[in-house]
Amino acid sequence: MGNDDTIFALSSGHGKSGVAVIRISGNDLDEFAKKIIGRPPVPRHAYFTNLRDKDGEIIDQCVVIYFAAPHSFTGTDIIEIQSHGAMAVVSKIFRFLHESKMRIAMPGEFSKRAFYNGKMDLSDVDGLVALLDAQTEKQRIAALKSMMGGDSDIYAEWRNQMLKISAYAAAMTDYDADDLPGNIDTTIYENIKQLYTAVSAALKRYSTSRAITCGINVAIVGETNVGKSSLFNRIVGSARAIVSDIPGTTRDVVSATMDINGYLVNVSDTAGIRDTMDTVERIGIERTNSEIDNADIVIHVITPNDSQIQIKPGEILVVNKSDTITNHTISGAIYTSAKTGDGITELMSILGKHINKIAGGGESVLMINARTYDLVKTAADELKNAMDKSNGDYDILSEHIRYAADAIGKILGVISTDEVLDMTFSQLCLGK
Ligand SMILES: Nc1nc2c(ncn2[C@@H]2O[C@H](COP(=O)(O)OP(=O)(O)O)[C@@H](O)[C@H]2O)c(=O)[nH]1
Ligand SMILES: [Mg+2]
Repeated sequence: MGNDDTIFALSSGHGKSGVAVIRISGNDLDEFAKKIIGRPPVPRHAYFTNLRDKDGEIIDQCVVIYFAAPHSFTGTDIIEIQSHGAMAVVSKIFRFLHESKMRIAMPGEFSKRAFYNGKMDLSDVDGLVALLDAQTEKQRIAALKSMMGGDSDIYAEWRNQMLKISAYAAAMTDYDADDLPGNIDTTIYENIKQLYTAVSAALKRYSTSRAITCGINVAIVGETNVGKSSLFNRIVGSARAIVSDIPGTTRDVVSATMDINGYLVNVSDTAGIRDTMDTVERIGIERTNSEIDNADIVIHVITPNDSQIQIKPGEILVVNKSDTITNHTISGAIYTSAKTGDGITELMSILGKHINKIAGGGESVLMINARTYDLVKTAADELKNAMDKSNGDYDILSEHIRYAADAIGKILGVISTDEVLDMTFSQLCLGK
């Protein structure tokens, strides 16, 4: 796929819409822009024009904007056509562009051009991927920060320091100690230690960044028939789970995604835990156990009749069916009635507090994703190796620091393999 090809894509969403945005990227598009606008275009000016096909027939009334390289999203020339959103209009424009020797873009190809032209680094692209996926306010804030270079700045600063240390260390081996500043060796180790602290702190907050990007997992657990499914329905606010008084009705895990305090939350109703001979139900119970392992927050439901309370630390204890009793005797528990709705507001408020605790202040955290986690971890490990394994040998120290710098370089795409690039860009949709 030639980098010099002129490519186009529908950048707005598919389906019927008021306006469709079609983007064209290529070199020397000013001639083509002039042809469709009908006069030499001033870059970044909007022109209302009758877009005509090659036979001169009007396709649609459009707004056309010409962006001259390098001042565009991709760094190439770009023409943006805003047409009416009907599929027939978009198809006709596509046919016209095809006939004008242009080809349809691959997913992520626009961003790939932006990357190759130095408009974005890979960390910015990660931010863009996350922004296009953002469903909640917190996801939007974190992704936008990352896309706008907030994370890149941190990575670039780390990498600069690593390269500086590596250069110092190389100087230690090349020059006589007498020719170097007196405290250079302590300075080197001090700097590595500070960097290691910063990198490993970011790594420790991975769970926070994961909670924002992937969502916070909440599992509703407890014995059968205590009202878990009924509570789930109350929490989710819609009848998603099967409610029945036959024990063991919920045999699989039912999940719903919600927005609580701007965070993405995955709530799961689970099969009740009890000894059972039923194979299907047993599978449900196994799934429940793995759901509990994955849960960030566990809501443990019992009823007022339960004399034995076995909850684990950190679980939210809920005594459901509060409508059947008059006294609230268990301290620290939230009394609810899925039947009357009593106590649900309190439960939601406690749940909100737990969620804030897990993901709170997460906007300021470095957004580490599956791709970057291993690389940040490698950097931290190599910094530690430099401190622990070099024993004053500056060649070895310098090598470990260089490995750390390479790992961070891969996050930014300064050092990149085709594999990394393909993985990053393929996540993007057409037109980005
Ligand atoms: N009185 C009363 N009955 C409830 C309440 N919540 C659930 N139930 C009933 O308890 C039975 C079991 O409910 P279900 O949600 O299927 O429980 P699960 O097995 O834990 O999922 C059903 O008959 C529900 O109508 C409640 O708060 N009060
Ligand atoms: Mg159930």
